[in-house]
Amino acid sequence: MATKGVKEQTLVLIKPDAMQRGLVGEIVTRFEKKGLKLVGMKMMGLDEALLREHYAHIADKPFFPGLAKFMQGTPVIAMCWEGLEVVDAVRKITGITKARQAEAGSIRGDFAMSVSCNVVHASDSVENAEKEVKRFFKTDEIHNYDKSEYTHVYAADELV
Ligand code: 3AN
Repeated sequence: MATKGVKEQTLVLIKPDAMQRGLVGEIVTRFEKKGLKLVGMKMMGLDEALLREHYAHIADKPFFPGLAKFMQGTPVIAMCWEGLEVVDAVRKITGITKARQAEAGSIRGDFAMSVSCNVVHASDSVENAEKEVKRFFKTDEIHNYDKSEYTHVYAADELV
């Protein structure tokens, strides 16, 4: 899977609190308006095994069982977004983990107050993004198409 230049990819999950609060459209719109390209999207339930793998870095924390229960409260929406340095751009749009301190203008800054109910997940590095996209999407669920607005989103020398 190509992950360089404008083909860099990242994983975003719309979490159960956002599903319950009717924030799906708002969240998708923010990434669309930024000029990012949506190349994968599906609704799915998260089983224990997937959650343990996805949250391996915090699986031994005391809050993990509560987090797992929360993440299984509704199906989530998994999205793969593509663009130049998209992992970094999406983390900035997402805001920091502790949502009540997240910068105004970010998704967490504008829509959340909690550490665990923080509306979205976004990959935190290019290396993790590559693993996470593969974890949540089969190869044929990631789509390749031309986005006509790219000639207005990027300068010619960035479109490589
Ligand atoms: P991020 O999602 O911002 O990358 P991580 O990877 O440190 O943050 O944590 C993964 C998820 O675990 C967070 N999004 C949040 O839902 C939950 N989490 C992290 N720290 C805590 C905590 N201290 N208490 C409760 N939940 C937490």
